[in-house]
Amino acid sequence: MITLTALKWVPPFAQGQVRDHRVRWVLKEVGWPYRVELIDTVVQQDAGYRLAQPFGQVPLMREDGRPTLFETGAIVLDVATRSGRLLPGTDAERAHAVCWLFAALNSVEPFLAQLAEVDFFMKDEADKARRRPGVIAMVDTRLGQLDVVLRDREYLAGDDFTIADLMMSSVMKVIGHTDLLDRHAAVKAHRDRCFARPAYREAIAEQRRDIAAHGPRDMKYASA
Ligand SMILES: N[C@@H](CCC(=O)N[C@@H](CS)C(=O)NCC(=O)O)C(=O)O
Repeated sequence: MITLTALKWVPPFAQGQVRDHRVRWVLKEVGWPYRVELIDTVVQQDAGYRLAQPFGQVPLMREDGRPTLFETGAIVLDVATRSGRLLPGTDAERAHAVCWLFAALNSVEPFLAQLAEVDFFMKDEADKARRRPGVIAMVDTRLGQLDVVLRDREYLAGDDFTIADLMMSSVMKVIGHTDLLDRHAAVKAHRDRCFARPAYREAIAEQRRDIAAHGPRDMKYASA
């Protein structure tokens, strides 16, 4: 049986965002059963957990007889490859889908994450006001470049939904608190097309249920 880790509780702005939704989503897409182990920061900092996930993050995916995997990109690629689903049929198309999987994580997510950092974690309002316009401009440029690609196709690689689409649409959640996608209709339509999938909706509902069953008091914090 596959086990993935997720956080017991996160503040409202992060609910429905925590990256374990990507693993729940891909597993639901391929129809593989799994269980979820909900953890707190004490577990995140535990030496045993760090052996499997050196950064103490979620999610990781454990499975009997297989190496424990971390990094959502690696996990969705592993599930797609082994299941023979969510990747195009030819080698060339598969390589293209993997390109876009990496692009979502390396060339898009870091830009969007900077905005989340400014909006949710910068405390000093003056610093925030100085930094935000530049970050918005960078995000807008990236989204504009992606919009050009998506104007004449429904999915990033081939004719069907692949893990590249799963990851790119998931990455868009990072700026879900803004209206920036309103300026990039093709990216927004692509995201909405992916989010209309039953597996996505079930994955998010499941994550929200797990979090709603807990509260800040369940999220024990290690002292270190
Ligand atoms: N690149 C990693 C990022 C994982 C990540 O950032 N996880 C966050 C939750 S979305 C986390 O565990 N944060 C808690 C922490 O870093 O202590 C992946 O895609 O798996």
